[in-house]
Amino acid sequence: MHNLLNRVFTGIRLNFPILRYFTSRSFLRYLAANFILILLSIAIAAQTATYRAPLDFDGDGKTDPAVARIIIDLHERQPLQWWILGSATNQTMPVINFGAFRFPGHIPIPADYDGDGKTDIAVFLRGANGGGDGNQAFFYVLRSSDGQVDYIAWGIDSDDPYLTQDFDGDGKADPTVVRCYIPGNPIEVLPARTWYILESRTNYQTYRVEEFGKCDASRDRPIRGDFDGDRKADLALFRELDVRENGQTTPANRFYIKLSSRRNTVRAVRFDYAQNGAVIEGDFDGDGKTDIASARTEQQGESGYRWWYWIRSSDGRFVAKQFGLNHPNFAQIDLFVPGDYDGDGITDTAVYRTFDLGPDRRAYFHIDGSRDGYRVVQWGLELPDLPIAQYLFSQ
Ligand SMILES: [Ca+2]
Ligand SMILES: [Ca+2]
Ligand SMILES: [Ca+2]
Ligand SMILES: [Ca+2]
Repeated sequence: MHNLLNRVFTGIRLNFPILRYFTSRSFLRYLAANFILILLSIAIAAQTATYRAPLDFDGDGKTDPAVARIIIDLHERQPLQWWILGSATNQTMPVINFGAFRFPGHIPIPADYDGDGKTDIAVFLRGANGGGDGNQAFFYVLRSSDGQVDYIAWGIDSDDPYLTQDFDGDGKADPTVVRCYIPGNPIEVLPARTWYILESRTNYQTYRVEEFGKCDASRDRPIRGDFDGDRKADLALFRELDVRENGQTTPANRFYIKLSSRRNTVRAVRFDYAQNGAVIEGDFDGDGKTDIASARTEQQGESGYRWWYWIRSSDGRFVAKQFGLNHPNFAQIDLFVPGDYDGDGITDTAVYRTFDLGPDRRAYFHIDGSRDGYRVVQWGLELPDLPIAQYLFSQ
């Protein structure tokens, strides 16, 4: 809950200027409550394995600009609308209501669960039994292959569902939760982060349990990716503080990756650039292996710029790139929405701009395609839309 609250409060601070557009106190309170859920959605798990474009709803091999729109309605379920710009036709795909933002709400966890090459719209449902930690949670998946909905009971309300990826390598996402709280006791943290992976290769008849990472204030941030390129997701985290354990200290500012191709090997890679930043999932050199990567704001005089950093897995080269801005008065920032928008197998730097939008409040994807170059795509509205491609860790 500690990290969760951090996320929530970070997001409230970042988004607070938006609230100026509304005047009623009750509406502010209402909106603030919803921002908790909005921030949960920042942690949207956007993708399965990195060898395919994430958020590819139409299956053409390119990431599609996509936003989730909250239908503000004080008395109804506040449905979550999925607005997707299909890259294959450059047309709006059918707008689908799937999930709801009403507390405790649904968290978007899109991935390719049925393995047909198209990302499936999906949510993680907390509070099915009226809320409260310790309750059974569910993955609801709208299968792209046949339009049917799967209801998969997995995890509990206080679990973190964002690590859902294809761990067993069958091409289908495996519902995954990472647990730090004892069921029914949302105060006391477990000593280790415990990963519960429900395996699709056995049609969800088997699961894998692994302890990896700490739950306390070590600032271990679990991350997604296939770092060894064997098409199976690896257990991975970024550690921001030193951790003393079993008489040994594991130092901070390192990625720790348990490589699936070498089951007992944990690789540690120092990377200071993820400190106070977002950990980014991407394959920036296109070799099929996730690269160590992060992004954050750097001050340059009066201005703030969004910078991206990564280590190319192919040759170990370090790359730093400026792409994205802060609002001049720091009220808002570009959100990181990396993906493979041009479909060349190389992650493109991209941001979702939520400021200086003009009177119609339309939002824009700014994409620097590794093949197609820079382009701007209008998609979404400033509020209450959120880009689906936002990544797990604090932006
Ligand atoms: Ca699918
Ligand atoms: Ca799988
Ligand atoms: Ca790579
Ligand atoms: Ca690309």
